[in-house]
Amino acid sequence: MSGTVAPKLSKDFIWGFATASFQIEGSTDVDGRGKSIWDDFSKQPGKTMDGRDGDVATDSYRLWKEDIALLAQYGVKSYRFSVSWSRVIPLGGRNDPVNPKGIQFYSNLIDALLENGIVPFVTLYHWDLPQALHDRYGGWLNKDEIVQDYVRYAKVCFESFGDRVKHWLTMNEPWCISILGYGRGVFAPGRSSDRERSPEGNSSTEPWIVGHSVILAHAYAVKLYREEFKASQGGQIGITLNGDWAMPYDDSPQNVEAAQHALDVAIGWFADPIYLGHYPDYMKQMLRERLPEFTPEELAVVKGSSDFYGMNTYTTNLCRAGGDDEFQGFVEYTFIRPDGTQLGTQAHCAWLQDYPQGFRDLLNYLWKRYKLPIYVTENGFAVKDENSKPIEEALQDNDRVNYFKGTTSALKAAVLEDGVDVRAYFPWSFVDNFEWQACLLYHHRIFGVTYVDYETQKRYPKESAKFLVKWFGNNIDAAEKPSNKAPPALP
Ligand code: PNW
Repeated sequence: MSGTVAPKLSKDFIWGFATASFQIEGSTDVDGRGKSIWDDFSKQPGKTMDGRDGDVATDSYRLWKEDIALLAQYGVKSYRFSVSWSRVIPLGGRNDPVNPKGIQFYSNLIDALLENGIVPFVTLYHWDLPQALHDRYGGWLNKDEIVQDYVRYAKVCFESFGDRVKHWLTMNEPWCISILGYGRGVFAPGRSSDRERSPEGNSSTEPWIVGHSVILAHAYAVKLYREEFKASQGGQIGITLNGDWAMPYDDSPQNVEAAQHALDVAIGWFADPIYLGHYPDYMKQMLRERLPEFTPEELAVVKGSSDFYGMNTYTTNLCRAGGDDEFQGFVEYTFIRPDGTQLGTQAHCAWLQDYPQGFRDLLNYLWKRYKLPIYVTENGFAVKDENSKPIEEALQDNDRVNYFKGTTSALKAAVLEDGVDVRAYFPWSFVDNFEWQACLLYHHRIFGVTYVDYETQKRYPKESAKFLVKWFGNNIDAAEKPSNKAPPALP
């Protein structure tokens, strides 16, 4: 309409695509890289369907220049990627040598991003723990050792890249690290009480120990950054948590309460100590002496240890009290409403349906509860049977386009109508990639907005990439080139 200007997101709004080292790099045995727990785990029989591993993935360790050219062609403002700990410090530990070739790879990547006007958004840990640390002392199970080793690794990254990196994420999704790796045993290192799945492990104690270690490693790395690097480097640092919206199945008080319990266990487990300074009461009741405690000194370091809220989210669950799943807080999840209808379009993964209102509700919930600007660091959709389609059809990823139509308009409404301070949005993922153990139904294409031909490694933009590029082009004010100066101040 003439005379009215459609409101837009602020010119400082950051958008781009996300990836993680193990899922895209390949080249797992070159230039001095050490093994990670995912190398070993993915090669054990039956852990990933088809026995896929990360040896080649999308070959991005070799093709990084092409990847950056494509990101530039998409016109992204930022790129979220992760550093592989075992490329930088092959044996992982605080007294182990740093690998100059590992440093050089990420340094070159960062330089090339900046030359293309793309702001690096760097995750330090996206699940690829150096195998040597797991073998040496049990990795995340050994709090005192792992915290010191992680902090030294973070220090090497701040020293090597912090002159150019102004956005740091310490950890990706501690819930997945703890529950999927040490409870259900479906992610590396695959520990569980289920003796058919794992020769060792204890699902009733280990996930909570691991989660505690992850929180402390994060917090001490942030302390180091703030004390020794922030003044001169001027960046921001925080953590990114997974968590889907929890909606009561119906209005009954027990199901309303169940939805809150689901949020307490999936999100509050990490967010409450980090932003509010204590574990959720529900988790304390549920776990009693199995939930480790912070010392007062530790708590002082943990509380307030994230400059922003890093949010990974994919779906919404309808929640009913009951069931025997402690990892979901004794809450049952369903996508089927009481009237028998489905919440949304089913993705290829059993756990994912498309429900954009839930995305908006979750943004509002996190903003009200934690009161910090939100960076959406992952959000995406796995199209049903995409992998078995011929490329021409796979490029027409309509369900993913619809998903992103829903979440982008929910994002805009949350910012412009609800007043939620959202500052970034990173769809998962830039390219099809190695999807871990994968979605309960293994699939190896699954989340990319860019199709990768795994024979030739050639990349083809899907419709969803085109949609997002256009949407952000139209919906950010004065879409000027981003600057990599210190980001706008946080409250
Ligand atoms: C995230 N779940 O993982 C990760 O950060 C990515 O590396 C991954 O590729 C992406 O989401 C898609 O799966 C999740 O079981 C893994 O609910 C599992 C779950 C959620 C997120």
